[in-house]
Amino acid sequence: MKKLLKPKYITTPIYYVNAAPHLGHLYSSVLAETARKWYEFQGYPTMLSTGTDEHGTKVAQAAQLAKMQPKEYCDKTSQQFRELADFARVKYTDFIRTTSPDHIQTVSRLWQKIADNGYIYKGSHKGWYCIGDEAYYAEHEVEEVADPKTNTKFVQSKISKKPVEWYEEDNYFFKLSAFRTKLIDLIEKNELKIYPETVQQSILRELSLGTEDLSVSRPVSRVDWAIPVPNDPSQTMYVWIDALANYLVPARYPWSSAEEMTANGWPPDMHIIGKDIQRFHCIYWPAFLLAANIPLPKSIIVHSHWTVDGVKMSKSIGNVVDPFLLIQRFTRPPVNLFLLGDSNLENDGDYSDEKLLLRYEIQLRRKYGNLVSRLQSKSFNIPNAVKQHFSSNQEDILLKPEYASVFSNGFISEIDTLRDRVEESMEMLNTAKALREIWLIISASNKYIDDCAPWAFKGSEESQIVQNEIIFRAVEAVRVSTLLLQVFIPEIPSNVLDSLGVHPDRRSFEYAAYGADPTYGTLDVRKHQHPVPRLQEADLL
Ligand code: ME8
Repeated sequence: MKKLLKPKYITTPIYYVNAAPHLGHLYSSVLAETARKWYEFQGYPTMLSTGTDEHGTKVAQAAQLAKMQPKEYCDKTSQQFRELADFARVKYTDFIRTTSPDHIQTVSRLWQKIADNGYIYKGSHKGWYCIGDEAYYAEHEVEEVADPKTNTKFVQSKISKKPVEWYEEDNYFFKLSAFRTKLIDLIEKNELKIYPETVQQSILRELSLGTEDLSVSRPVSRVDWAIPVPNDPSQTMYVWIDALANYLVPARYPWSSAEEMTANGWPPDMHIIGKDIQRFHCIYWPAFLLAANIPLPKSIIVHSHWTVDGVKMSKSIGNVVDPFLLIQRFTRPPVNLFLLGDSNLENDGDYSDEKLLLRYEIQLRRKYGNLVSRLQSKSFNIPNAVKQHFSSNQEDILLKPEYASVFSNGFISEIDTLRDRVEESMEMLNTAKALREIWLIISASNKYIDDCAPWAFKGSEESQIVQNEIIFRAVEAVRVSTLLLQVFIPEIPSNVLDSLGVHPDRRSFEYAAYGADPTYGTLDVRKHQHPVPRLQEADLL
């Protein structure tokens, strides 16, 4: 379709290995896979990177607690994240581990380039540091509180509520302040796109307040589970410069030419991240890249978090949703449908078993599934309807004034423009809106059948022609929406497309328009099976 395309490059965050995967990790990864599938559907080659973030005090402490060497501990937990990606069918092309030699070499090169360009200097640093967040906080971002059990006072981050400690030490600094106005300019001009707009605005606000230079190293005496600073064994790199540089690894940085860079996928088309790490991705990361003369990512998609039955997920409450058990219990399609349909980037989504089941039962099984079975019922003949439509010798019958309401063009144009509406939503990875557009066509198709009552056209040859054309239009709504649904829940649409006889080469974006594929239509042997399997768990409803 297109020649020598730059692969579309999508990334998930790399996950900390200090705890097992949870629902939030699954969500970031499912969003990324959905973005990847969308680009693939549009005919692009794709790259998807994910992986694990393995350095820093937090991980070293977790290893100590587990009575393991840090590397041994990381090997074990990293594997769980890889298994989750495989289990959730996230088709990553690269799984980056920050302890791998490739990654370490890339980070060191990035550091060296930034230093060579004059943006790293040595200084002394005082401030509040939070190990839990691996972040420094300014005085106005911390507060003194008392532990309710022991009544001892301590200082915590106002944002994450995790304890902070006071440090005074020699560090290397990154001249973040040199990039403040440039960043504001790039974000305002939408050259660096940040979605949703609320996050873009909050980043602009943060930048307008000013930026202090960033401490990017630690004394090795304090943090030794980290990558050494090039040419200075007394310091190790701050975990965030280490972590962010992972995105360069799949693209094989450094490059000897712009062509080589593009062929390897750089710059990323979408970084997908959660709201708690927006500062690192929307401010620090683009500044590091600018300092190293590396083109910026095209867009950063920031998602909100999941609560569970209205409560924040936390180990101490014991309400952390295990993504493996979730998929085992409900299977992939209901889980994906729920995560992609019940979330919105701006506000936290709320998980509950009941909501997940209802989404699947009502939207997919009842509305979509029933429409498909209805059309495949014995009384309608899809192959004939398709054949007749493309033979186009019934025009004068279909144009008769008495059929004007049945064959008005409104429904056709709704089907025809569906992919454009979905595309618009997918530009910002608003999957819930994209899915809502699809459900609207499904409802419109159900209504079209109810209104036109094709079963009433029987007997004469003319009636049969009219019935066939009604069926064709309703089936086109199903074909087009099913093509698009593949991006969100691959398995069920693929079965429906098989049952409609849609050729495997004709399941992409270019065919997702009204009348774009004259070759489908089969007599399906499974036509009396419901296309959307019932979940045993639905008994709980
Ligand atoms: O932050 N709902 O790793 P991480 C949705 N290593 N998403 C959630 C969530 C929730 N309840 N809780 C967390 C890190 N997340 C760094 C990233 S990238 C260069 C380095 C999301 O394992 C969170 O917002 O703590 C983040 O995007 C992701 O899970 C990984 O979190």
